[in-house]
Amino acid sequence: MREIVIGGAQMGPIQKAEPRTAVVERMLALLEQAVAEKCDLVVFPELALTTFFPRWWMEDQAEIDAWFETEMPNAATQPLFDRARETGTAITFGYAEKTPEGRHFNTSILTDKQGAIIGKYRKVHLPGHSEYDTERAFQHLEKKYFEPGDLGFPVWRNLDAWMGMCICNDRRWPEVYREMGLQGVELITLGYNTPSVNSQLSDEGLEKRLYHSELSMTAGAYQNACWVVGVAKAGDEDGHPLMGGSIIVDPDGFVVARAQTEGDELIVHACDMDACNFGKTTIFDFARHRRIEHYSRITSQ
Ligand code: CDT
Repeated sequence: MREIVIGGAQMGPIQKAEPRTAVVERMLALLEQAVAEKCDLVVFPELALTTFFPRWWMEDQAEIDAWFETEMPNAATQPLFDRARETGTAITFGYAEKTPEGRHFNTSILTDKQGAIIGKYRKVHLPGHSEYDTERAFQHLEKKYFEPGDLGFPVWRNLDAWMGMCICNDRRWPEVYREMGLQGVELITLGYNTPSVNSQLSDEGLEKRLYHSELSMTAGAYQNACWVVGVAKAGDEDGHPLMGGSIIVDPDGFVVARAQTEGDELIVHACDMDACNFGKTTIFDFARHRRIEHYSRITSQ
């Protein structure tokens, strides 16, 4: 048995005016809770350090860049890395990354139990639009503020398991799970900021949006015989509601832990990585059963 106790650290809303230092205090409180519950790994959401700023139209590059981190760890996040190292807890969280070359990505990092960053992922599927859209109830400008990730979908050996990451909208694409599944992934972690309402379909209810989120993650887990941990930033950010629905999904596709609120809330499950073995060696033994001669359209169009 290769057990990893995983904490899904859902975060409640972060207002536009809330400084990173205050957000990191909240993350530290969730980390302490996770340590008390003997977690080995704590998963925080996408863009965990700030409000979901892509909802705001900005033209001034300095104003845009203020939402981005130029190094990680940095002064604001160092206390989180320090406490994670002291407690021997691996962490993963998302942030807006500006590289030394001035490139902008929606990024997640993964640490080992010593607090060293051992993995970085840059979001590939950027939803929304790049121009101001007068038809929408609110903006979703990820295509304006970020470029698509350039690192693919790597997996890393951590805590004696194969781990991979994706971010928010990525969770809706089967290719994402399969790319990592083909590398033997046993645990996929992801964070999300998903508006509670559809900006282009006013009558789409929260129930349907939660269902589609869960459907994507449970299917990805089952079809690749891996654990999936999806963690929301939720609640009302300056009048803009984000949905909760953070879950831990086992390799059979069953939800084994689920957040009840739209606030800061830790969900915990002891995840046995060996539970992936059965699916990976039977129905989803890719080497034996896939028929790639029929899949060429997937990468050619
Ligand atoms: N952050 C993120 O990727 N959110 C999207 C919303 C899509 S609506 C433009 C999601 O798929 O949850």
